[in-house]
Amino acid sequence: MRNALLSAVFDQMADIMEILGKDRFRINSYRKVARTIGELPVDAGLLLEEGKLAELPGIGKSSLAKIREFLEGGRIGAHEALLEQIPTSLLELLQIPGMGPKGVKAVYEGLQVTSVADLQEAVSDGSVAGLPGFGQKKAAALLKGIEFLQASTGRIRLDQALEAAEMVIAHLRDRPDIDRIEPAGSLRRRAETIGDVDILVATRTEGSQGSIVESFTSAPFIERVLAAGETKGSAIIQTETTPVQVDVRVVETDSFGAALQYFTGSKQHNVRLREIAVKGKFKLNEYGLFRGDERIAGEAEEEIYEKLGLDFVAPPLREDRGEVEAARDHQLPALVQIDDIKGDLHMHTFGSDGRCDIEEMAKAARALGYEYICITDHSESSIVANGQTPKRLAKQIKLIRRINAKLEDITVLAGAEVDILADGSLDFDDELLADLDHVVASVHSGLTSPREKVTMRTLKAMDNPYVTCIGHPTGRLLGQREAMDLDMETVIEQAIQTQTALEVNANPYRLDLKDTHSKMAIERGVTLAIGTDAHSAAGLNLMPFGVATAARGWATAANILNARPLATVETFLKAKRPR
Ligand code: DGT
Ligand code: CA
Ligand code: CA
Ligand code: ZN
Repeated sequence: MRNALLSAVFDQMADIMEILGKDRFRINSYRKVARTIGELPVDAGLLLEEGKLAELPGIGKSSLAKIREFLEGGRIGAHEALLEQIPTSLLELLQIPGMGPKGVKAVYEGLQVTSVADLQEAVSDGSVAGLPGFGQKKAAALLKGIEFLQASTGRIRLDQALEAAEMVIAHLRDRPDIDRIEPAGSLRRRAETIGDVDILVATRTEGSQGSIVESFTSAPFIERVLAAGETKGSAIIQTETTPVQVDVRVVETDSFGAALQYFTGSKQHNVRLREIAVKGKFKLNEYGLFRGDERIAGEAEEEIYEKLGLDFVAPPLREDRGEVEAARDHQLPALVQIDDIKGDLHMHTFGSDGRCDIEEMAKAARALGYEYICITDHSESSIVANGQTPKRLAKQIKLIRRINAKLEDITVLAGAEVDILADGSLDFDDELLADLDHVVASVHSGLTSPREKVTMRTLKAMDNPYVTCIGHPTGRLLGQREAMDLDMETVIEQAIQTQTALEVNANPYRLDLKDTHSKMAIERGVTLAIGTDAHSAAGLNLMPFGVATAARGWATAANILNARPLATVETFLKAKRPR
């Protein structure tokens, strides 16, 4: 099923001829072929063999010859000749929303624009607006389109990647010829940002690989097909929030494990594995682990590791950060899992900028099977977040105690997310903090201050005997805001000295502490608290992102405060207090 690719080639020939100002009649006939092929329910190659291709609308003698050329040799000479007549970068302009071949022709001929960067410049200096048929409004729209295109080629957040993967998997799952379907690549490793989403499909059914690729590339959510072949399809899909590139690869079930291992990466981890294979006189590739010509592992990923003499390495660890040595020495950590989590210690309600009340949060947490939660609304200085005055917090504490007495099967602790002020002091005084069970102290302003200043503020907050956790320690927002320039070594040292937990904020914009900082903290013995920072009941569902980030930092359940039962948590929370 090479229909999508073949159709794209005819469309591209039409595009180039239109840019070059060629004969309208031939342009239209190529477009027609592209549409006819694109809409075929069966493989064009099959119809060609049966001699039925020529009966289709718009397929004349010369088109038929080109189709045959493509199906037999994977290329069309006329297409390649056309490509030579324009700069390749010119075709990228067609990907800008609102830019068709006519527009490309105009900026190419009128302004010698040959790339997206050129066009951006020509819009900015006003020359595009001056072209016939353009004007201010169209130029402004083009700039927006360029920004969209650039945003769409950047890295995306984990939640966006997961949404895209789920769309594709849900679309393909019901095909009876699919044995297994799993995300691979950085998404499976739960990296903090994702370049593109890789999905691996296994089939045993002879000849169905291409048709699986085609079901993907013809799915309703596809924006644009980048490539479609016999075993791999690549396309941009539109999710709720962003376009996402998804690569779908179809392999035989016999080699699924090897392919999953290969395409999960990371590249560095795979390089290490290949070295071990070579030393042991094996050959390792995406089809399997071989000794001579014999495949000794392939269908199960676990087998690859086992036959290489390694313990199974969970995907979040596959970054070549010591996991290969640990797997060889049977020293891998038993990673924290979502089922280990017994509560959530960071969330907001109507008390500040949340969108649910305390009971709604408690009931949602109970439905997740939690033993306890802590309400941590903002403090007074966080004006935009509707932070609570001391008076409001005092009232809220009473309310929490009342609700807690009424609720069964879950304990609601009283807490606050208190601002760390510019001088490192806290937004509430100790007397009020003493009435709380748990105090998350966070920096929300002055994040761009120099290293000494932001570090000093954080260290000083930990000196307070009521501060039990530092919230989102670096303050970063992925894709939006840089992390503070914290001296992480010193912050970790202080966390141990003062028995303060550090948060792994589970919000996919934050993931803060990040994986490598979590690993540093765990190695020194810091207790981490994974908090969702939920602003609604649904926000509690972000916990798995935090768990994955902690796992990428080699966390076991023992390292995580909220993986402990309530009594043990309460002991930790009281440990700093004056007796
Ligand atoms: P991304 O997409 O930038 O977030 O990161 P990945 O890790 O998903 O990378 P991607 O999509 O380029 O490739 C998926 C996996 O395929 C990668 O993690 C390892 C494997 N892979 C791709 N290219 C190579 C290669 O040249 N050598 C090796 N050893 N593995 C590769
Ligand atoms: Ca990828
Ligand atoms: Ca990829
Ligand atoms: Zn916060």
